[in-house]
Amino acid sequence: MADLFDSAPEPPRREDIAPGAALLRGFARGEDRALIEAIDAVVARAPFRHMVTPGGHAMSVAMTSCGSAGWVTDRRGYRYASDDPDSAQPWPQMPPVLRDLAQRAAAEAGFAGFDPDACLINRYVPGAKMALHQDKDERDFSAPIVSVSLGLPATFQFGGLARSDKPRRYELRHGDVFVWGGPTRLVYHGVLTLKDGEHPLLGRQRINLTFRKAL
Ligand code: MD6
Ligand code: FE
Repeated sequence: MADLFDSAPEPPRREDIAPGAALLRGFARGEDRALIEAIDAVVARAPFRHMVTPGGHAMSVAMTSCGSAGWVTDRRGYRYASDDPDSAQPWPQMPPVLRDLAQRAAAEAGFAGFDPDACLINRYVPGAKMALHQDKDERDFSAPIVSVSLGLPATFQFGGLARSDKPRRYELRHGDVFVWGGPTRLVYHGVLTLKDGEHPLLGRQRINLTFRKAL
């Protein structure tokens, strides 16, 4: 039996963040090894790379994608593309274990019937960060975004519909799933500089999956 001082993780539970936004603590923890195996299979065919923003800066976060569309950025801008620009081949298919998790998490947050066609995979090493931004390259804003965090914890900023709205901060840990849509679909959000650490399964990195309906 757990006592007050052990570090056993808390059971999964839902925190309602705002209308349309929910943080599902620990939702993916029980399937972490299967998720990592599926991610490794995607990365073997579509390796992580540091894409360049339209402004000409290499991103500190390394990215890849799976699904019928992948998110890309280069000097021409941000967009979804059906082919991986590095290989000129279609992105790897979305592994069923990933799609299934995203659909269950969306339903738990009130978005039954979510049918993602894109999964962006982000890799953060200590020092990497993501500036405040909106996810607005998708065609269908009626679908939510499902965000899965694995590995090292990160501080997530969740703001408002204007860049100047002061963001609230949430620590996202291994297995947490953040779902947002509806009135919060276009909020500004970002990730603060990742702190160093060592995760038992993933070592010195954080992996984030974001599932979207892009096309
Ligand atoms: C991250 N996530 O958590 C970066 N976007 O590593 C995102 O930019 C993001 O987590 C839209 C919805 C959920 C997200
Ligand atoms: Fe985003």
